[in-house]
Amino acid sequence: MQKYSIFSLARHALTGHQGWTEAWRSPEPKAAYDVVIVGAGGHGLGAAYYLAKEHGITNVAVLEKGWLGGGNTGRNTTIVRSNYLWDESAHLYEHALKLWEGLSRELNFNVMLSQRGVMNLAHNQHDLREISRRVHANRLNGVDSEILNTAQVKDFCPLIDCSPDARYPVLGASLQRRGGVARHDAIAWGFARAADARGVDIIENCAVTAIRRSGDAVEGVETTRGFIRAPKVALAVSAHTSHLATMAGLRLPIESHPLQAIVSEPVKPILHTVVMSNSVHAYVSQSDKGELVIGAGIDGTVSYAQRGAFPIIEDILKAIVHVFPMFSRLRMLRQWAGTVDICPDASPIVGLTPVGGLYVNAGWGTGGFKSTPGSAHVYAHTIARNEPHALNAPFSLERFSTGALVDEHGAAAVSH
Ligand code: FAD
Ligand code: PYC
Repeated sequence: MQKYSIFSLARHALTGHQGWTEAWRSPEPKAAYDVVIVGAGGHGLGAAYYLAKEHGITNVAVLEKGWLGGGNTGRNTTIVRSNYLWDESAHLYEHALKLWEGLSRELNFNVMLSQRGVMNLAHNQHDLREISRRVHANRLNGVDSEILNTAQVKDFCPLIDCSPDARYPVLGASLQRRGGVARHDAIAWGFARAADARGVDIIENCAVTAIRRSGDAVEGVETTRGFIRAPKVALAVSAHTSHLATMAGLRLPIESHPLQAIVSEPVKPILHTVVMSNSVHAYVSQSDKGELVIGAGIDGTVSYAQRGAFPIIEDILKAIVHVFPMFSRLRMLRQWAGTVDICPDASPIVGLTPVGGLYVNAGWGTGGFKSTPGSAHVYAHTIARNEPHALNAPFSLERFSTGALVDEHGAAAVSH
């Protein structure tokens, strides 16, 4: 793996950026692999990395219909936290957060994790009770979490309108100090480079068009670059999962919706934490470039289009100005959307399927960036051993028939 010193960076700058080595290869697909992973977002690339590193399985291809990291991994607002309500989720997201904390070193790639805190505001008695319940549940699970009163909120984030006559008065907040943001592209690039270095083939511009079955088991995938045989096919295609699963004859309880985000013109550093409000329904952080990164809930329509409706943008901006009146003077620079995959209980599905050798990792909805390393880690375990890791066992497909749902609508922070 190539390392760059300050001197080599200066040499490249002075010689017109000639001769950079590629961070990963662009191999031709082989006729067969031990494992084919569909989708080169963070979850798919991470699973390939952990398969190679922790399970010694390196004859792996990651197939991507577009470019690596061009799905939701490259479209999200980068919030990382583990303050989920139920034990099952808290354990999984905390596993992910712990991996995040060592990831730059693990991958020798700066994922720019910035643990600047994630604050969830309370605007009424119901919010306060919810926050109190969540903070105590988090602490029982060893997840750092605390309650702030109005004065402490103002102290921690002076820009918030905490006046008693505000349209949505701030009565308090929860704060997870280990939460924060990370660089979205970096996790895809870091996992890609590290997986490639261990022999994984990452094949871009290669869409899976069909999943071939022999009886109850998968045989491989038809792609735009020919048939690829594999006894194990692992889906990591976020909002396209229902579509891909249908190719194998499976119907999944997932809906795909647009989720939008907006950034403002860049300004000097003014917001050093992440602020979310479920009641007012908006969230914001400031990027390293100075832009305010703003979002809210999904568009209600089911759609694969990576764009959202204008009225939602208006709602998001109205909401954010309630909490930060001074933002009304900022111009918005751009807007975009991704398509998110939502299960009825707002929790993911990670596990085996009734089709032998077919695995699914999906349903992360509006919140799967934060889980990327944890999800990839347990998914690799599931694929390698053909059985779930203890942390993803509760997130099986069977829960929709047993009724053991993990209802995390409240923890999703942006409503579904
Ligand atoms: P993706 O990154 O979407 O990767 C899936 C890949 O599969 C894509 O590259 C796609 O091209 C590929 N693919 C699809 N079909 C095929 C096919 N037939 N053949 C081959 N390849 C295929 N989460 C958080 O935790 N915090 C946040 O702050 C946050 N904010 C968000 C804001 C927005 C606007 C959006 C849209 C999402 C947000 N999320 C957030 C959710 C998060 O982005 C996703 O849950 C996560 O990135 C999903 O990663 P992934 O690797 O599973 O999927
Ligand atoms: O899961 O924290 C989250 C989140 C924030 C914005 C979108 N998802």
